[in-house]
Amino acid sequence: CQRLEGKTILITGASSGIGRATAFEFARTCPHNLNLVLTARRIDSLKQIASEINKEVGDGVKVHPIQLDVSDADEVRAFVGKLPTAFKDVNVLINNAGLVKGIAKAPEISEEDMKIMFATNVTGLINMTQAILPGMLKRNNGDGEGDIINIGSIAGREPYVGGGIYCATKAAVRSFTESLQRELVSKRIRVIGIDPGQVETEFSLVRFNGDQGKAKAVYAGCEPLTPDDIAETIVFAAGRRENVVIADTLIFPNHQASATIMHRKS
Ligand code: NDP
Ligand code: 8X3
Repeated sequence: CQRLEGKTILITGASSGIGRATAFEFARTCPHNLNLVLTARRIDSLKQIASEINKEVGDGVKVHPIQLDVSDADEVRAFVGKLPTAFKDVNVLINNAGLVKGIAKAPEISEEDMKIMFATNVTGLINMTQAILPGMLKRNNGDGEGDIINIGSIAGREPYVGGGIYCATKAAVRSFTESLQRELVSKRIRVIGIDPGQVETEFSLVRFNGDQGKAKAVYAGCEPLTPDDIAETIVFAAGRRENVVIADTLIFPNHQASATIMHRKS
């Protein structure tokens, strides 16, 4: 916890899945002195998570929930200026918000699905980086001021049938992450890319528009990762000493060897 003590951590997409688990993992790891800014569109869920965190670890962790749509550039620009003093110097930005819509092949992909995936996964992540990075650079005195942790996916490394847009968005995240690493190398700002494989969250439910049966079928015969598995890796990366950059990580459950190679128990 020593290296995280007193830091302000901002998590996008903190209302469920990996983002929610990451908020708890930071709070449990550093319960005495930490600030968490939790953002997503579902503010009620964020408030509930904030109160659960304080109930579990006490008030050494200060939690500030904010309703924020990362795809809305104006909203993103405006919220930074409105952060309360205690939360405004963000030390660790976790660009986690993201989604997938459908499994359509190229000719059938709807314009709306295409727009929402790019606007959230790519433009949203860039909006957040542009909002938070200038503050990190301003405070930077060469001894390591900030971490930017981008959640990509195996889908960004290996495109698959029916994932044309989602895979393209995650390939864009990977490329943007690598550009940032090169741009910021002289600043000692750590840019960390984490690419999960199969994790059971609301991800598949969102993909299939709330169809529980279709979402469950994705994990049939498999033992997917839990959001906590990814959260532990995120907190581990953020907690290394400043000279250590976990630059690029791919995390699979034991039955998975690629985006499409799964060993399923029959
Ligand atoms: P969840 O659906 O459980 O969580 C997604 C989060 O993103 C929610 O908190 C949601 O909150 C938020 N979100 C979606 N759109 C927006 C938006 N426009 N603005 C702000 N927040 C938004 O899925 P996961 O936890 O699995 O997903 C987290 C990340 O992990 C995503 O980037 C995903 O692509 C990636 N990933 C997931 C994998 C998996 O198998 N689950 C594997 C590899 C990567 P709200 O709806 O309240 O806005
Ligand atoms: C989520 C992993 O393979 O379902 O990013 O697209 S996959």
